[in-house]
Amino acid sequence: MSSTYDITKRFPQNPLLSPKDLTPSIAGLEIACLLNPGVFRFDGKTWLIVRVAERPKQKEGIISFPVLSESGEMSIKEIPTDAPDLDASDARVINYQGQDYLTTLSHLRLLSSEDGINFSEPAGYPRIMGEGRLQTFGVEDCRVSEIEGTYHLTYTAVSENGVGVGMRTTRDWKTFTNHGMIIPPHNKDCAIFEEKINGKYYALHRPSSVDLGGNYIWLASSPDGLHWGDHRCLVKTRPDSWDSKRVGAGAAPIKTSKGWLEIYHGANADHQYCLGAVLLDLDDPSIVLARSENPVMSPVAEYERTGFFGNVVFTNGHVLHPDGDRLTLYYGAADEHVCAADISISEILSQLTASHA
Ligand code: MAN
Repeated sequence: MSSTYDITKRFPQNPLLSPKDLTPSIAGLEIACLLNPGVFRFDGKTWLIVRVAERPKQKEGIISFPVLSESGEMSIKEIPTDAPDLDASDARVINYQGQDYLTTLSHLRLLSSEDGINFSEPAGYPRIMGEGRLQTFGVEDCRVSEIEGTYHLTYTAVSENGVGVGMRTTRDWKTFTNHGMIIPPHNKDCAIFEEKINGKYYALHRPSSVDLGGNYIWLASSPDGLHWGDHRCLVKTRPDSWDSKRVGAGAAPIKTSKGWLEIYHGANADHQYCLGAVLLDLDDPSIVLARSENPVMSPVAEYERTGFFGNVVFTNGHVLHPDGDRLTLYYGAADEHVCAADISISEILSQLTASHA
């Protein structure tokens, strides 16, 4: 059963960015998907740190994709589509001879805009590529949290060793400190709160378990933003719901008078990805106060229903406007384009139902 619940106002300019709008990182590759941007304000502008997913132009009968070596050299892996030990039923990930590979290699790229609609790549800012043996299949879906002038980039770090959370920090977007992997596999969707609570850093994250447990949103705290502990399981999937199979945090939670408001993604068994909301206690974010019964956004527009991986809206970045109510969500549509939509914080809050947990 697919959801059509939606209280957003999509930008008429959508999609704001498509693969054709940027140039590939090297000759011989093409951009297959431009998606899931982290969002931040810097230098008076709105910035996206967008996931650029690349692969060679596909030839008949062969699946080909780039991988990095530990020292950062790229090579192309080619697998015949009729190989007996190949499972290519998912456009995003394949299994070949018992090993998982991604069909694209992602890096992160910076784009800026004066109006939040027209984005372009400014000169002089680096691209963030996978580095080292834990990022040989790339870096993805970056959240940006600004804490006391330092931007914390938390992103998915992928390699044959698994999917974990990598972090780099910067103050100027030109020089970065690489903190390596801060949460080990299998984990992704990590968003750090933008202020400390009672002297501690807090983060949402999403471990996955194949057997016991599931794809649930967890909370962790840290004395320094690097070392995470006191893990709590916070938001679970709900049977027979739009978020029955997986849930994961979006960007850093928004501080409201009612609590920390988190926009999260949920997927059902048919891989339809919608957005919902959850409200956490201001003083103790391990307390879930309320949650949306229905999605606040569903993939209903044509550019969300069809594409590289259809029926997906996925957000990991937003801008809160000065009125404190209008929130512009930047989001990946069908894993292929970057789009934007406005949503009202008070309207979201009015749709939440109190938690009985
Ligand atoms: C899932 C999807 C892909 C992503 C991999 C690794 O399969 O979200 O888009 O590349 O996980 O993170």
